Amino acid sequence: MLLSSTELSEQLSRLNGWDVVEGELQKTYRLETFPEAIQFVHLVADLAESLDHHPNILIEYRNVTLTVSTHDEGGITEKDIMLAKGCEELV
Ligand code: HBI
Repeated sequence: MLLSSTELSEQLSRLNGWDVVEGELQKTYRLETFPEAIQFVHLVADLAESLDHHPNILIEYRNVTLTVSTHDEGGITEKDIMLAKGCEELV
């Protein structure tokens, strides 16, 4: 079920650096090196598989941008928040 704008604002306030971009949750992580960026992407991939919830991943040298929404619902749900919170624990 889609989060209401109030719920979304509340959840965003508990996350660090995540924004809503064109209706999707997005954050760019700036890692120290390219290998570290790839290592981080591997961890995100494992987390996504464990949640069966997958972000779009853009790798630009040492910057990794994650963009996620719940395709099945056409917007942002608790599943997206869960993934974002999990990603926060990876760095
Ligand atoms: N990942 N971001 C995202 N959104 C979805 O709706 C989604 C997914 N990964 C798998 C998936 N849906 C479905 O195939 C399973 O939930 C059944």
